[in-house]
Amino acid sequence: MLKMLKMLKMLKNNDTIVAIATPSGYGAIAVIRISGVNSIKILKKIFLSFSGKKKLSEKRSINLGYIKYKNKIIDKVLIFIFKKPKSYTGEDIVEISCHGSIYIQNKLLAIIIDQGARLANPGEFTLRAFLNGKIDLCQAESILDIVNSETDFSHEFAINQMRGNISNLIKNLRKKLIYFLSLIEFELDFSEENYNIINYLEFKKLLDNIIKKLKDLIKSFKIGNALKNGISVSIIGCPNVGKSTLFNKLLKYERSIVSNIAGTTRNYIEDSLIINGIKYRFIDTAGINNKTKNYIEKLGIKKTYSNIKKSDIILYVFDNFNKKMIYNKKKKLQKEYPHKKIFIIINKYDLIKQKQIINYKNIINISAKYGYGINKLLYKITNFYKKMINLKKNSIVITQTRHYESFKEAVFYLSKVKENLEKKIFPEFLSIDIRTALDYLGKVTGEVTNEEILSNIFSKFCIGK
Ligand SMILES: Nc1nc2c(ncn2[C@@H]2O[C@H](COP(=O)(O)OP(=O)(O)O)[C@@H](O)[C@H]2O)c(=O)[nH]1
Ligand SMILES: [Mg+2]
Repeated sequence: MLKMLKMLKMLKNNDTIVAIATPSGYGAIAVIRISGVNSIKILKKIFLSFSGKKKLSEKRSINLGYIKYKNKIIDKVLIFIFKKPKSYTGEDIVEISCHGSIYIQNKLLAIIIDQGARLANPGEFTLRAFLNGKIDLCQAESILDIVNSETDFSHEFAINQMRGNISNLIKNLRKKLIYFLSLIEFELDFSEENYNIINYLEFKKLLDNIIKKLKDLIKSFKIGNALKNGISVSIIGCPNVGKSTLFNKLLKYERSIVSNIAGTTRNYIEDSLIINGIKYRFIDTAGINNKTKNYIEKLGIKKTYSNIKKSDIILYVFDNFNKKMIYNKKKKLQKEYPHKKIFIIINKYDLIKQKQIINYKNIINISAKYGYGINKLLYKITNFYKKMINLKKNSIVITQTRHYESFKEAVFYLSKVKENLEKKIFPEFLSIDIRTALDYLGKVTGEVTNEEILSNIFSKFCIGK
């Protein structure tokens, strides 16, 4: 937080920041970014045009030439100039495309710092874009998501957020609320004259509408979060039923140790797989054995339960065909975790004699060892999410916990306003709660913000972004 305060103060001092924007290490090309009032001035001091005569041309947005420092040519570079306010940060930006040697990158960085720039903090370019009104907070967060996106869906959500789908919705809702707030506060000023200018029915309708929209966004978080971070799938069951074998088969390599000794998997193991643009995080857990006296095994089982709690999907594996026992166990687990999707799987199908073949409802037969039924299982898992995603196709999906929490608070206060409106409570009280709800909505877009929020968001960025 202190760092952020310092950062904001420095911004007021108009300092110039620099960072290597490309990943660390060597490559064909690297990009060094400079932003701030002195960025062009600094470049002018160290740039030598191709012909060796001309200086950096501000009129041209791209210059080809050399970086020369203390009479030594450091590299042949391309310089991109973005003059304020038409730049990412809203300040003068210079980007240097140099050769991707680690030596050259570090040398250029040192030279530019020597000329008066300062090494940028994580996310500082984007922070400046926010502070200069180029993007709102919600869009700034989406940029981090775009950089981190691994799958079609996480990428799509991030792009939509960057293009302002959430921001526009929130700004619109806030505008309507502010209109009513101003009417209420206006009426408050004239209350003695019994000035009744608010259409309460219309206001109630607006509240209903806003609460519904926010509740939809809150609901979308479950899927948004799962798709962004990966859908977590826990494989659970008794020892030796073949959980680790199934885990390895799903991941297509020997990740987990398989043996016929019960209690082999002591700690859980996690690995991910992307199927049809969705990331799944499979978790192989310690077998549930309530009779064990082994301390380590007991700890492992405790972790199995905490994994069940955190997972979106449970694969409950059995290696027997006792229908009653299986259904009872599933019923018990479902009662404990009512919102989890539980798939029942009977493994070691290869061991069943033909005449015993069973076809229980909602049970997937597999042979993890020989690969039978694995595709069907994957189809069932992916299909489950496809249905949920299709529902969300045309609606806005939120992926940030910060937004989720703010929307929940906003709904709480708006519901209170609605209740009080119905009870015909004094407008003073309505006004306080509307203001609180507006604050929570404003925090999402950054219309209302504080250093703690900014520090939390931008510290997650890498340097150079
Ligand atoms: N016949 C047969 N054996 C299996 C199958 N899946 C697992 N096993 C065996 O069952 C034993 C326990 O497997 P493992 O994956 O370690 O079980 P876990 O304790 O549930 O993780 C090992 O000997 C596996 O080879 C299967 O589909 N068919
Ligand atoms: Mg195991």
